[in-house]
Amino acid sequence: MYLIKGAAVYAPEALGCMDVLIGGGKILKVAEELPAEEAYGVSVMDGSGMILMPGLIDAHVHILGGGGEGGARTRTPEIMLSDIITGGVTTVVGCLGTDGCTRTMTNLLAKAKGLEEEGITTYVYTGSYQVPVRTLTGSIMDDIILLDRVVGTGEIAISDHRSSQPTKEEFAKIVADTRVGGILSAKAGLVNIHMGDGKEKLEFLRYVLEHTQIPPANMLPTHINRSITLMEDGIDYAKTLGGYIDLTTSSDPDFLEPDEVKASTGLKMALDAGVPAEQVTFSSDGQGSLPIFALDGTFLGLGVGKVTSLYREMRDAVLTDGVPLADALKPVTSNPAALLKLPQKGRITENADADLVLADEKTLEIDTVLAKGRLMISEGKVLVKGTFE
Ligand code: FWO
Ligand code: ZN
Repeated sequence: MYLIKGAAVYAPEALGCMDVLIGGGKILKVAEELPAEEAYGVSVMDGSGMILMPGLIDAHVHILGGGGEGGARTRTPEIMLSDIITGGVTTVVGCLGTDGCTRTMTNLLAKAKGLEEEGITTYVYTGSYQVPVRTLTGSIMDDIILLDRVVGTGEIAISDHRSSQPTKEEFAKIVADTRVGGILSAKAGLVNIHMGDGKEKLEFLRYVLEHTQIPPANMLPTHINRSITLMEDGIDYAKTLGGYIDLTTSSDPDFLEPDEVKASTGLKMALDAGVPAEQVTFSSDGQGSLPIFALDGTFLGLGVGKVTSLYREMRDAVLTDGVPLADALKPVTSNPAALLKLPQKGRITENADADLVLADEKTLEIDTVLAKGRLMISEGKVLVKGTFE
């Protein structure tokens, strides 16, 4: 049991200075004042001068590693536990990307299980870039209904030279099967959609919303900030059709591609354009490759995404772009939790999982991370490492 006293609590809404009692992996009580002496066997943490926020949710992580677009030597490294928790992330959704051949669903499920055993909460999407979707059971619906950790499908590539060039009808069927799989298993049924640099942009998603009864919450287009034109299309899609947009945080702020939009800047742009804060999410593309191709498609080189960029972009949105903390937290806490239909995640409220981050209220430097009530990082030091760390 831990009693965190006197932190400024962002649930993510600002609750003010509160005491938070956790035990058994759950948030037990949130109140103005909780006397420590009455709570048996509790460890008291001094939260004064700190901000307490929900553990971050990263809904797009290549936990196996991804890449390979420059040949086998460019297959990126598998993730380790501390790559995740040092960024205040306590829940991840694992995915496959370009390479759905040497990266498999069996491997993805095993890695997700491993990370869960090491202390965080994990889910996965079935499939990879490719269409037809390479599932475990042979069917999207069966994968979602029968495999507990499978919450949707992705990352399905469209408008990209590396996609399978699916038709909009094929795309609509993938969303339909994913939605029904989610309905029949009380799960999100979310399609994580990889947006490339193609000129079609969000055309396929508009097609689904205009020609079927499928609602926007079953589709999450990511990499929306990869170009200013796609960013603008995403803002229009969110404002006119109530769609959700996901901004990728992994990029080197010093080496942004010519028309790439930094995620923190993209959030500010969206909010200033009138997109409701609830419709924007961030994800890191951690351990995914960040390949650069010439206009003629020649591979030029690649970097590797980092889960820690998720926290960095939230922090930059506050400290650099002037976004209020509660609005900068939504894209990495309550918004992904809502889209992923994880009511026990992404909020500081009674009965929620005790996934919590304490950070310095001025610098937003992470001090403490708790995952399912377990102390993972304290005073900036990693206490719980991955098996092979
Ligand atoms: C993005 C994952 C991309 C992998 O377009 O989609 O390649 O399979 O590991 N990464 N292909 C990166 C941009 C958004 C910068 C992926 C990658
Ligand atoms: Zn992608």
